[in-house]
Amino acid sequence: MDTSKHIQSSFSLAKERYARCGVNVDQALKQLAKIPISLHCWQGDDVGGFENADGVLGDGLAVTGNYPGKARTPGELRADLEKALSFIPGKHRLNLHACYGEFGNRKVDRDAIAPEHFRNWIAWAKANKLGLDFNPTCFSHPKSADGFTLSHRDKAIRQFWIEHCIRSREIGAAFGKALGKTCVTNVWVPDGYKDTPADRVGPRVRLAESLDAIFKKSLSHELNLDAVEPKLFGIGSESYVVGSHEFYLGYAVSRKKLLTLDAGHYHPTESISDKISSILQFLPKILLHVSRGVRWDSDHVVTLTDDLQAIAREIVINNYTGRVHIGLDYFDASINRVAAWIIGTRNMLRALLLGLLESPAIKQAEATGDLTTRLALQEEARSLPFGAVWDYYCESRGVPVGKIWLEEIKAYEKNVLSRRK
Ligand code: RNT
Ligand code: ZN
Repeated sequence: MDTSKHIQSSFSLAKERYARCGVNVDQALKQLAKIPISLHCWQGDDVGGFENADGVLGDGLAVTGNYPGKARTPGELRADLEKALSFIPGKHRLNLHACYGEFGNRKVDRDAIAPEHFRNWIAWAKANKLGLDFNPTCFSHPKSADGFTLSHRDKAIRQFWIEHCIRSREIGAAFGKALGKTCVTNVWVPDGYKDTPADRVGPRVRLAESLDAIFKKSLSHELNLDAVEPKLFGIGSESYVVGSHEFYLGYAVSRKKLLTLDAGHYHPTESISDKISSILQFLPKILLHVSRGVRWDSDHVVTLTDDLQAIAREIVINNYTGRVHIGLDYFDASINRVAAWIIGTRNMLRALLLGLLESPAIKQAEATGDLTTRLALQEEARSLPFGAVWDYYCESRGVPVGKIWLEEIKAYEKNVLSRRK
């Protein structure tokens, strides 16, 4: 097992090696420590939430697996999150969905949610020095059962979801105020058709109108920022999604909203990494839902793929850390859910660190037209001693190095998770 001494000496050697490539490792680690990742609460209970209604997941979201131990109460979810966060170096954020409010034994419908239903979350976030982000939950509800919400042909149903989203923004602003950290509230709706629509226009006109009604009241940008999330297709909306990429790109640019780029929401060979610098020419800020699609928008746990590295690199190399809000969005119920959080978040951080450790010689080669050197250095970089730097970072932030976390999560599974029936 690695001792602290080994970690230190491997780190010093790695630091020298990177210095020879023109990289200041200490500087990179300082920058990494400033980048918050917004952990998605919904990995902990398969997007279930804590409403008393009999909501069932649907509307294009599929969580597969039945690994034991999912959080059944807000208290359990918070305990699981604390466990996960203890193995993730740095200070981060939690991304809540509206259906995770605490409503006592009363039925509080989506159009009646208020900041008071999230007071325990706020107190917990404060105690753990976390920022909070938010999402209206426009799915798993009788009024979304036919697959339409904000663009529904029935005005009363649209109005219901408009009210839900208005209240969600206010909850976001309440988070921002209570914590002194801006909340990003992201609107995603499942609206779309399984089969070929006869009218592609009507729903889009209605969606734009509903969104304008939601965003009518201006809120302080210090407290809350609004984001909108497009999608190419979903389960049950294979032929037509009202809120497509082009729809929301136009909406975000014209209404000055954040655009949310979800890594799983495009064609399988299309990466969001290339969209970041394009969109940031015209929008001040974007939100990411970092995810991993396997053949389709399958929301697998984030692994250290080339795709993830490309996303992270774009953010750090271009100094976009203040303009790109990084959130995670995946859900896997076939493995230990706490481990899923840890694996995905640590990979996001590893990818950012890899970007921060990129040799400036690569960009310089391109700037002089030497594309041979660019490719050669890009490939040489793959075998630089990155792991030693990551281990040192974990240790210096008080997080156990290597897979020690896994042993502790196995113990947590045995003593806590497996006792949840
Ligand atoms: C669905 C979107 C959305 C959800 C979460 C639960 O395709 O990606 O972001 O995953 O809101
Ligand atoms: Zn998403």
